[in-house]
Formats: sequence, C-alpha cells, structure tokens
Amino acid sequence: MNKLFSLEGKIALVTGASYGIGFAIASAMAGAGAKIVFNDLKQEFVDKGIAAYKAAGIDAKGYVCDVTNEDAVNELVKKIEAEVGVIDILVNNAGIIKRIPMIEMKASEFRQVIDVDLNAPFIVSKAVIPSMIKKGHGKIINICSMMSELGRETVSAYAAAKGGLKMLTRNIASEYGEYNIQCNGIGPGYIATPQTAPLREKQPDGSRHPFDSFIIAKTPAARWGEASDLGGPAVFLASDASNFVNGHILYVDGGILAYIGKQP
Ligand code: NAP
Ligand code: GCO
Repeated sequence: MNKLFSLEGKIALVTGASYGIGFAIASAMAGAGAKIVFNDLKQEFVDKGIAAYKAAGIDAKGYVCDVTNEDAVNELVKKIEAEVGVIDILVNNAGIIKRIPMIEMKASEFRQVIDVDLNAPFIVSKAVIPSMIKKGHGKIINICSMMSELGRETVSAYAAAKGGLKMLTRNIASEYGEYNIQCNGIGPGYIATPQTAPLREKQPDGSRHPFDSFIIAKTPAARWGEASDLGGPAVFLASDASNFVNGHILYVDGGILAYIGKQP
C-alpha cells in the first residue's frame, strides 16, 4: 500500500511555492519521495524558499519565473528538463486575489487576477503535457478554491478565475486522459496563509476579525485550515493511488461546502 502512495523517482514542479500552500504541498510531496522544483516571481523569494526547504531537510531547486509569461514558462520547462529531468507532477499553485467590489474594480485589475489564476495554469499545463505524453504518464493538480463553487462580495475576478480553473481541470482530464495523464483539482477551504492574513487580523480592541468569526461558524471543523492539511490530499492526487481519479475537484475545506453554518 505504501508503494501506491510513493512519489519516489518523480519530479514535481510546484508553482509559486516559496511559502504558503505551495510550500506545504511541495514539502509533503518531498516526504513521499518526490524531487521538488519550484518557481517564484523574485530571486529574493526563491532564495528564501530554498533556505526554507533546506531547513526542512528538502533539497529543492528554485527558479525565477512569472507564470503569466508564456516564453518564460517555456524556457523554465526546458531548463528543468535539462537540469533535473522531465516533470512528472505539476501543481498549478501560484495565485493572487484582489478583494474589490466589482463595480469599483478596474478591468485591468480583473484581467490581472484572471491572468495569474486561470491563464497561467493553462500556459504551464500546455508546456508540460507534451513531455508527459512522451513519458506515458503525468499528474496535474490545479489549486482551485471554495470560489470554484461559491461567490462572495469583492472577489468577482477570483471566483471567475477559480470557476474557470475547475472547468480547465475537467477539460485537461477529458482531452489527455487517454495518455495516462490525470488532471484533478484541490479546493482548499479557508487556510491560514499570507493570502488570507487580512481576513484574520485582530481588531483594534483585540477581538477577532468579523470574517474570522464568520469562517469559524461556517466550518464544521470550527477552525481555519493549515497549509499542511493539504499535503496528504496532494500526495494522493500525485501518486499511483489516484490513477483512475480524473477531472475531480477534491475539496479540503473542513466541511464548509456541506454545512449551512452555525446559528449565530
Ligand atoms: P500566497 O500566500 O499569496 O502565495 C501565493 C504564491 O504565488 C506566492 O509565492 C507568490 O509569489 C506566487 N505568485 C503569485 N503570482 C505569481 C506569478 N505571476 N508567477 C509566479 N508566482 C506567483 O497564497 P496561498 O494562500 O499560499 O495560496 C496558494 C494558492 O492556493 C493560490 O492559487 C490561492 O488562490 C489558492 N487558495 C488559497 C486559499 C487560502 O485560504 N489561503 C484557499 C483556496 C485556494 P510572490 O510571493 O513573489 O508574490
Ligand atoms: C476570500 C478568501 C478565499 C480563500 C479561498 C477560499 O477572500 O474569500 O481569500 O477566496 O482564499 O479561495 O477557498
């Protein structure tokens, strides 16, 4: 059974993985035997990431690359294939959010979120699939969201992107499943990372942020998720244990999507 969940001998590219959810997923995959490659926007973050992986006993290789830049992504994949080897597992993790009421949001801001959260997973997946086809197998994991299923105020661009990412996941699964490539999504609930820090900030009087209390009431687990909660599900979707799972979005949300919420 352990072999089924092993990633020994596999090369995993996790985008935007200097910290946060990407770092946690990459660390879990390393623990299952994968060789970790990651990218970030700035050398400073790549260096910090390499140091953090080293501190965790992981010899990760980091590259500077903006995942929205197709030429840069194609160069990155070529470099990884030359320096490390063909990518077996791709985790499209890099993402941004802009919390702005829709009618106040500039079109350029909307496009920027779509570019990182939806166009980039298309670009990076397109860059790695040909070699996966040649190799005879591949795993693609797209990091979706509660907003792949639900809307809320101020996150119109993010919800549109993550809803699209859910369908891109299903389409890659449909188009490349015959080449033994499985493409699935992970839909994290509310996870305590820098991206959600503004939603958890203590109030001036020391009380919890109203959104913090809201999420606790909406989550059967009555807690925010930790990035490490996503490691096991990611290893499952990256391993042979999920070779007949395709086009599935695995929600790792403490039960939010199943629950109407605690009466205030
Ligand atoms: P985070 O803390 O903001 O980290 C995002 C990472 O993506 C950073 O390393 C960032 O690099 C990188 N990135 C952003 N734009 C990039 C670009 N153009 N090219 C390369 N790297 C880029 O976010 P997180 O909370 O870990 O979230 C990671 C993923 O999970 C995102 O897709 C997010 O939408 C999704 N998600 C998060 C939650 C949550 O509650 N936290 C829940 C569901 C889904 P820089 O540091 O250089 O900007
Ligand atoms: C927000 C949060 C969420 C989380 C996540 C939930 O502002 O509502 O940032 O969008 O990041 O996507 O799954």
